[in-house]
Order: sequence, then structure tokens, then C-alpha cells
Amino acid sequence: MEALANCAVLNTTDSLKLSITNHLRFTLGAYIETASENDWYVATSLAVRDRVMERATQSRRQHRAQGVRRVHYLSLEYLMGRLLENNLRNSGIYEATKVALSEMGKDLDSLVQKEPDMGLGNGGLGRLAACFMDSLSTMDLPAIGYGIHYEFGLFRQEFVNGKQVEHPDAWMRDGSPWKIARPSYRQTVHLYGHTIQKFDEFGRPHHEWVETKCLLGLPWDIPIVGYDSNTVNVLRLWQAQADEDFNFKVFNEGSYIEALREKAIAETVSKVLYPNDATESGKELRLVQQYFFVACSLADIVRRFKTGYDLPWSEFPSKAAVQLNDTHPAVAIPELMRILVDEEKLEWSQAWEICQKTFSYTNHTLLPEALETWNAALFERVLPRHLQIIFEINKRFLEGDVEARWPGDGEKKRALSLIEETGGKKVRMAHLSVLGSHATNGVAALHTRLLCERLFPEFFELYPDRFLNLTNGVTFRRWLDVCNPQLSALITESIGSGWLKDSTKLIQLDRFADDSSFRERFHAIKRGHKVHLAKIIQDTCGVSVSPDAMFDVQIKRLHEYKRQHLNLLHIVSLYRKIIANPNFEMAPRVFIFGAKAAPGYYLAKNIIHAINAVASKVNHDPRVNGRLKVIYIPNYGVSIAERIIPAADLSEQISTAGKEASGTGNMKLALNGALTIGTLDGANVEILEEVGPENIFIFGLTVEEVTELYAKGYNPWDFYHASEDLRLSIDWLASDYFTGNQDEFKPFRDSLLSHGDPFLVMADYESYASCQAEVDKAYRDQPRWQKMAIHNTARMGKFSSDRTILEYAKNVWNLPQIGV
Ligand code: F55
Repeated sequence: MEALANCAVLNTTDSLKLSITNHLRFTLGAYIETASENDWYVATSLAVRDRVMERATQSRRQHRAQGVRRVHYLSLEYLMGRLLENNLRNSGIYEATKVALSEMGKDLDSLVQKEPDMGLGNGGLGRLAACFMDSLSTMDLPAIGYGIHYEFGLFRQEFVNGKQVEHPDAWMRDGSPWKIARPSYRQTVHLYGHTIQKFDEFGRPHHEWVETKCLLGLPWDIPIVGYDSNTVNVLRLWQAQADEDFNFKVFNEGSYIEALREKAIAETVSKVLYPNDATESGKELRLVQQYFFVACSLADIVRRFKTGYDLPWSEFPSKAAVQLNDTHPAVAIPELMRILVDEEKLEWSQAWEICQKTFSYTNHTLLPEALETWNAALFERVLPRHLQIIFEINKRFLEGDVEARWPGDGEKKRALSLIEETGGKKVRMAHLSVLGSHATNGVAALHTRLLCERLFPEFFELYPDRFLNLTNGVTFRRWLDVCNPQLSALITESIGSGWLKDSTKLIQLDRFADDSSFRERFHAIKRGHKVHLAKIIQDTCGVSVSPDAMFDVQIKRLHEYKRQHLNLLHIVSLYRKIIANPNFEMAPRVFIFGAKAAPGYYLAKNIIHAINAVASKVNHDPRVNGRLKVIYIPNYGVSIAERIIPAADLSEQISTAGKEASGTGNMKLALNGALTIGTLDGANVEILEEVGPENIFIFGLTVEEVTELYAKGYNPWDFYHASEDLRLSIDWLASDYFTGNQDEFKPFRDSLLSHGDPFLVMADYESYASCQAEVDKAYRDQPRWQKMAIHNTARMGKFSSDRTILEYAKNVWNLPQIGV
């Protein structure tokens, strides 16, 4: 691999052996003969890290020397998963390391499993940030990711009697070989207090934020290794610490215990990730988390600007782009204004221009309950100066651009205001984000259209040029090369290397769909993964499944809009038909679920229980006779996804049209040769365009039909009465058959009937069930299915996050690609 030629000597088997044994002996103080598997994992990771750090330093030096613009990705979440295997494969030393270890009697593939997942995110948004970090390094773009060093990531899920129970995820209890503390870049953050107006020697007023509480932020750096590239960017995560000086006074007063209590409170700020993936908690600690990491990150960016260059502030945006991953870091906008106006004494209008040029914002949801707002009184208590700044931004906006465009129009002002006035004042973080940025993007074509038409119609009218679409993507390294090395090797053998870095080349695989010997090899790889997953299922769920059955997979957060319950109703219907007719013919299917529910989301938890209850009946009913299995794999996350995705035959993407912004699991599954059954929602629309209607199963209402149905008055009972199949399934599920208690799934049934079925499960059921019958037919024609699967893999080139990130670089950040 050419990119590594300059340090080839470090990457030989002998050199790796020496490094690993040195780390075992000198870093870990272990005897080679008795070192634990974990010691070997740590020593191997450190040996890789040494090689990577060299390149991280070089990248930083190069970026600084060239004075290039950098992107700073601000995200509350990074779902990184495991790093060792990814870093080995990306840096081209996987094989050498495997040999080095095996010569010392160790198996690399079992060592990599020792690594705990770095699960610092909820779902798609957090995993997208991780894919973007991989693509930024691979595409040689100068970038830093900023986030929070959570002590506890997303909770670990367990089932007790079929119900979800949450446990803390202590991912770094034993430390992590990948993170490096950077105490010299520690930052101080202020919170609470109040503001006072003061005057300078010319009688000009300014604001001071006083009597604040202080927190320290300690940065931890994680190197991000690109594939076949020498660029190593970093992910910098902030850990909250107590300010020792602040506590010193209390110590002196003899309140030792009191001082330590303060310290413990300070450290709660980076303690735990909030486990909600679609509703805002409105909790003070969450706001403090947001501001803490934003303030640390901006101070870090400003420090680099001030020490690295001697340029006027007007040049700040030419050195720094800042991307807001949803509204969660949007407090960065008033924070940069505070720095520029209060500390650097810039004029407001100049500061505002700098802000808008610096920031850009990605929206990830249209769901009204997920749009972040903060109670103004709470906001004022935590960040009094920032609320003042937001009011000032709003005043100038409403009296300026809005008044100029729609003179005297109070309705337009109410719609566009940064402050919602009904039911107590609230700060609308999405409006703040659009206004404080030069670009706002949606994450799939359909989503961006709805963003402009429905979520921000007035902003779109006022500033149409600020909106753009950037369809999501996923990194083909982790989601094909690492998780499916067999398929990766087959592709390289067939079309040559290069496709992992230039995904447009993947289309060359398309013609192999007609080659029966290729099809056999493709199928054998899929079957191998199914055998492997069957073993995992046996070990974790105690159920045996056949690798020759269709593996039908729905893996994503548990949410009503994603409609896992639509899937379940269809399963119950099949179960009923099988029992009613012992000769009922169908291709044997294993329905596989993986999903965590937010701990406070009562109905989602009821649905989980229902799936598990149906599973335990179906899996033990002899009448089913091998035709049906239902598996709920506990504790879904990145690493288990890497096992499930290569083994999937069918990918369930069945959200209510208009609700799923993009989806990225849909892309990973299709890339690994699963066929999609899906609605015309999110990126499914674009997947359909790429694979063609003959290679996908589309059903259900379109966005326009959904709107029409709501408008004319939706009554789920109409569908209940019209379909005997649906009626019998729901009533059976809500009976005492599955748990012995007929009220157990009443919340589930009520949500679909008496509570109005907000996500149109009933309305889409018939269309879904008949589409599933088409799937069954297609699967029974194996040559046809294999061809479709190969077309899916071959036609996924568009959905590489490299393509997405190059679009951001060109259309939003104006970033150059810098080879190191
Ligand atoms: C996390 C915290 C809060 Cl407060 C709200 C939402 C989330 C979250 O995890 N959202 C999320 O994952 N959104 C998803 O983003 C993906 C990447 O753009 C999309 O593909 C997906 O459609 C969207 O639901």
C-alpha cells in the first residue's frame, strides 16, 4: 500500500511482534507466558496506536504549515463501535499483525472481540458522525470531531421475562488504549451567575457575565485512521472536572466533605449519555452538557486561530468551518457571538457575519416532538448572557430581514421568531441554527424537500439559497471490508481494488449477476454469515435457527414511527395461518429484531415485550414445524450489527412515509446484499432509484397519500373492520394467549385503535402483507433472488459516506483535500 511506504519498516511482522511484546512487558508489566487475553488486546492496540500517532502528528503539522481551512464537527454523539480491527484494516497492517500474533500463539480474530464497544450515541445520528470521521480521514480532509467523553455510553439492554431492563454501560472501566489525555489543552467553562452592564472609557456599554460557577474540560484524543491514506485526524472528547481553585477556598474553610461533593457534582456533567433518540428531555443537566462541550470546543478552535496565525477576525471563517450535528450543539452560535462581542470587542454586525460564515447545520428529523426547545427561564438561569444574545439576534432579525420582506406582518414574525411565546417562552433551537448558519441541510432528498416545504417554509422563502440536500452515506470500510471481509475479497477479485476508496467503481460488479458461478460464491458467503449468526443466536437466545431459512431483519431504535409493530402483526398473521393450515406453504423465515427503547418510552417497551412474547410461543410451538422463528437479539449496537448485516436476506425499512429522515441501516443492509422491503420514505426513495423497481419491494402510502388521509380524517377502526386478517391478529395478540394476561398488550392495542394509530400501521397493513407475499415468492426462486441481491450490492456506490463528505467539503465547507 503506497500511502504507508514511508514507514514500511514499522509494518513488518517482526517489527509488530517486537512492539506488541514490548508493550506487554514495559507498558503493562505482564509476563508474556501468563498475560491475559485482555493484556494481549491492549498491547496489540498500543502497538497499532504508536504507528498511527506518528501520522497524526504529521497530519497536524502539515495542516498547520499550509494554514488550510479545517472543519470542526460538533456532535453530542459518536457511535464508534470497536476500533482495533477497523484501524488495522484501514492502515493496511491487518495481515501482518495477524501473522505476528499467530507466531506468538495468539488469534487476532478472537482478540479483537475483547474490545468493548465505544457506544457514545443513540442511533443513526451518532453512527453517521462516526462514518463521517472515517471518510474525512480517508478523503484527506482536515477535520476535528468534538464531543463528550461520557463515562457511560448508551445503556446495556437485557430482557427479564421478555421486558427490557437497562444497565449502565461502563465501556472504559478498564481504560481504553485508544484515548490519550491532553491536559495542556484543558479549558475552563463558566455557567450560571448573572450579567451586568458596564461602560468603557468612551462611555460605550458592554456586558459582563459575573459570579459564575466554573468547570474544567479535559480533552481526550482518539486518532481516526483513514483507509489507504496518511491523514490521521482526531476525535477530541471533553471530560468534565471540578475546578480545583474554586474548591480551594472551601477546603481552607475546613469543609472538606462539602468540597468533594462539589467535585462530584461537577463530574456528573460528562457522566452519562442521555438515552433518548427522538424526544428532547428538557433537563438542566442536558443543557449544561451541551454548553460544556460547545464552550470547550470553541475555546479550542479560537486558541488555534489566535496562536497559529496573525490574522484579523474577519479571516476566522477562512480557517474554521463548524458543522452542527442537529441542534444539540446550537448554543455554539450565541457562544461565538459572546466571544467575539464581549471578549474580543468586535462590532455586533461584524461578529454576526463571522458567525453565519462559520456555522452550518444538519437537520435529522421532522418529528415535532424531537425539535429541541428550551424553556427560557431555565436557559436564563444556566446561561444568562447567552439568552440576552439570543434575544438580540432575534430582535435584529425580526426588525431587519423579516420586516423588510413582510412589513407589518405579525403572523410571519410569530412563525419565524427564535422564541415561541405560547405556554411560556421557549427558545427554538432549530430556528437559531438556521439563522446562525450559511447552510442548512437535510439528509435525504425527500427529507430536504419536506424540510423546505413543511418545517421551515418561511425561512425557505426568505433565504432559499441557504438550503441544500446532502444524502447520507455509510463507510464501506466498516460496513463491508471489516464486517464482511469475504465479500470484500470477492469484489476485489472480480473488479480489482480501488472500489473501497472510489465507490462509483462498485457498479462494475453489476454484470456478475448473470454469472452463475459468481452467484454461487456470493451465495456461499451469505450462507457462511448466516451459519455464524445462527450460532450467535443459539448462544444468546437459546434458539436454533436454520441458515437456509430467509433471515428477515429489522434493526434500528424501537420507535412507533419505525413500526416494528407492523412487522409483528404480520408475524402473528403468519403464525395464525400456519396453525390453521398445517400445509400452509411458505419459505421458512427467521424474523430477527434488534432495538433498544428509550427507558421512559412506555409504549415502545410494551412493543418489545410483545415481540418477545410472540417469539417464545412461536419458537416452541411444534405446529409451526420449522417455518417460522422469531428472534430478538438483546443489546443491539455497532458490533452485533456487524454480525447481523452480512447475514441478512431481507431488510425491513417500513417507517410511515415522511417520518424517517434518511435511514442508514437501509444502505448497510443493501450493500451486503439484503433486499429491501420498504416504504417510499427517507433514503429508500433513492435506493429505489439506484437499484430499480425490479430489485426492491415497495409498499404503503406515499407522503402525499399520508397527508391526504390525515386531512380527510383517519379512522383506524375502518381498517380494523375491513380486514379480517388484521382484526384476528390484533385481537389474538391482545388476548391472554401470549402471556396469560389479557391486559398485557392493551397499551399496544389501544395505541392502534382508541388512540388513533398516529403512524398509520392499520392503514398500511394490507399493502405490507401482500408485499411480504411477493417477497416469499421471490425467495423461493433462488436464482432470481441471488441476482437481485448482487444488483443491490453493485448499485450502492452512491451511498458511501465518502461521496457525502466530499459534497459537504465542496458545497458547505469549501475545504481542500490535502494529501499528507
Ligand atoms: C438523539 C438525541 C436526540 Cl435529543 C434526538 C435524536 C437523536 C438521534 O439519535 N437521532 C437520530 O438518530 N436521527 C437519525 O439520524 C440519521 C442520520 O441522519 C437518519 O438516517 C435517521 O433517519 C434519523 O432518525
